[in-house]
Formats: sequence, C-alpha cells, structure tokens
Amino acid sequence: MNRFIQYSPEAAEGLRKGKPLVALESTIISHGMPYPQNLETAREVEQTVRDNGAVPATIAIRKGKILIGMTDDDLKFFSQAGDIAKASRRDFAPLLAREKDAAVTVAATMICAHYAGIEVFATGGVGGVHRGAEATWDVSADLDELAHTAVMVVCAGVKSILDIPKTLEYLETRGVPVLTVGTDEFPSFYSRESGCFTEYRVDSPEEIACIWRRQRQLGFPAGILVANPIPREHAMNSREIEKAIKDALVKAKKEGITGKAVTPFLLGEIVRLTGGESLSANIALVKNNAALAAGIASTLIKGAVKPA
Ligand code: PSU
Ligand code: MN
Repeated sequence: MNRFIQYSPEAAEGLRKGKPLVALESTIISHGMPYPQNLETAREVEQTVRDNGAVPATIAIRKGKILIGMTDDDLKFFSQAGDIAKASRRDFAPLLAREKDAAVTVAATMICAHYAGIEVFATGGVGGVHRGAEATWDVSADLDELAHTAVMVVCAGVKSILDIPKTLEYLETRGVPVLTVGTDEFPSFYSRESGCFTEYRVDSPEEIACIWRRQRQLGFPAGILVANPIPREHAMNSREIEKAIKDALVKAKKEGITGKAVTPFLLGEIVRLTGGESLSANIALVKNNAALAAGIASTLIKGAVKPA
C-alpha cells in the first residue's frame, strides 16, 4: 500500500519526529455536513488536535493516491466536492486503478491509518447495523473493520438511524472491545443516552491507553471502539431527534435509497429536518472526540504506558 500513499508535510514531519498522530476521516466532510460548515469544522477539528498536543492526519483518496494528512487546499476540495465517491475497504482497488477521488469512511480510514502506523482515530459516529437489517442485511463495513484492523476509534456512539442494540451485539460477536467514557451507558451521538449499557467505563486517557496497550500486547487483531458522549451542554433532546430520524427513514424507503447511499441520505435529511441545532451538536461532539483522541495519542507516545 505504501506506494499509493502521499503524506502531507505536517503528517510526514510528525511521523519523522515521533510525534503523536490522530487520524481523521473525510466522509464526514464530503457526505456528513453541508458546505461551508464542513470546511470550517474540518479546520477546527484539526486545530483541536494540535491544541491538544498531537498532529492531525485527515485521510482521503485524491487522483488515485491515499492522502495521509491534508493541506488546506485538500480540505477545500473535499468540502466542496459534492458528488464525490464514498470509499470503504472494497472500493480501494477500483478507485486507485482509475485514479479517482474519494472521501473515506471509518473502515477505510482505519485501513490507511494502520498502514501509516497511526493508532488513534477520531470521528463523529461510526456505521453500524441498520434498523430493519433482518430484512435488508445492511450492516456497515465499519464493524468488520473494527474486528480486524488494530486502530482505536474515538466516536460519540452511533446515531439512532441505526439499531443500537444490534450494533452492540455484532461488536460483541466480532470481538471488539467497547469502552464508554465517564458513563456506563453507550451514547447515541446527539444524545448521551441509548438505553444500552456497556461493561467498561473509562475515565481518563491514561486508562484508555493502558487498555489499548494490552490489546496490542495480546496480539489480537481487533481495534477498540471508544464511545465518548456528546458534552452535556450540546446534547439534544432524544425525542426530537427520534422524530427526524423516523421521517428520514420513511423518506429513504419511499425514494428507494439503498446500499452505501443510505447513510449519507439519512445524515443529510436529519440536518435538513432539525436545522442548525443538529449541525452544531455534531460539530461540538467531533471536536470533543478530537481532543480526547489527541490526549490518548500523546499518552501513548510519552511512554506513560509501557509499550509492547
Ligand atoms: N455516521 C455518522 N456520520 C457519518 C457517518 C456515519 O453519524 O459521517 C459516515 C462515516 O464515514 C461512516 C460511514 O464510516 O458513514 C458509514 O457508512 P455505511 O453505513 O455506508 O457503512
Ligand atoms: Mn450499508
């Protein structure tokens, strides 16, 4: 994969100097938020990583090359590229062969981060088992990637456009540790509650880093999912969000949306139906995750946790 990777000057320098890096995804930029808020957010999230002592590496595919780290021009490109492809694991070979551009999902970002030696990745929400999956078989490739690629993903849980209990069941089946930050309850992106509880509450970056080291020392292939609830002051009323989600799901069904278009469609509808409120919640939680991820990456580098 190395020959297809192109590092940004900042990421290359960070890696050379042994600084902590935090991977960031690009689907959230190209398919998860409208312009120009997506560009502002992408910049601010990178800055949050820097302010917390780490180096940001936003990942995407540009003209058949894998970008590890972006220049501001790249950020502008991906935030304005309206109909750009959305790449997961299976899309790399066709897109690279055709020298295409693509935003990368959580699964695809994990793959690239792993190749670049980046252990910590911050995002908003991961994909999961969709509602009605017993009929559609729609299960995000993000979950299988977590099962076999050793990257820690810091997120704010999963949106309730998904079936959260089934998503957690699947992660259990596939052997993926799930940690929840400061609570026993798995968060549901816009709100801190989901009604689903986890076994491993963690309260500090050091604690998370320590569990991560054990996972690596054991030689297990899986990543770890760290679910960091949205800060209280930005959390939304779950009933209000639920209404928007139900409406979005009905519309998706009516319009016959299937496959990888489902998640971007639902995300767009929710932003439209809930207006600015969901967008500002989304921005706040991504920054919150970036800060935590930078803290974890810094702890790992400092050797505060004994390396394997
Ligand atoms: N969930 C969100 N925001 C997002 C995504 C999911 O709340 O931006 C994006 C991520 O890039 C995730 C992808 O990896 O959607 C999952 O898509 P799918 O369900 O098609 O696997
Ligand atoms: Mn899907």
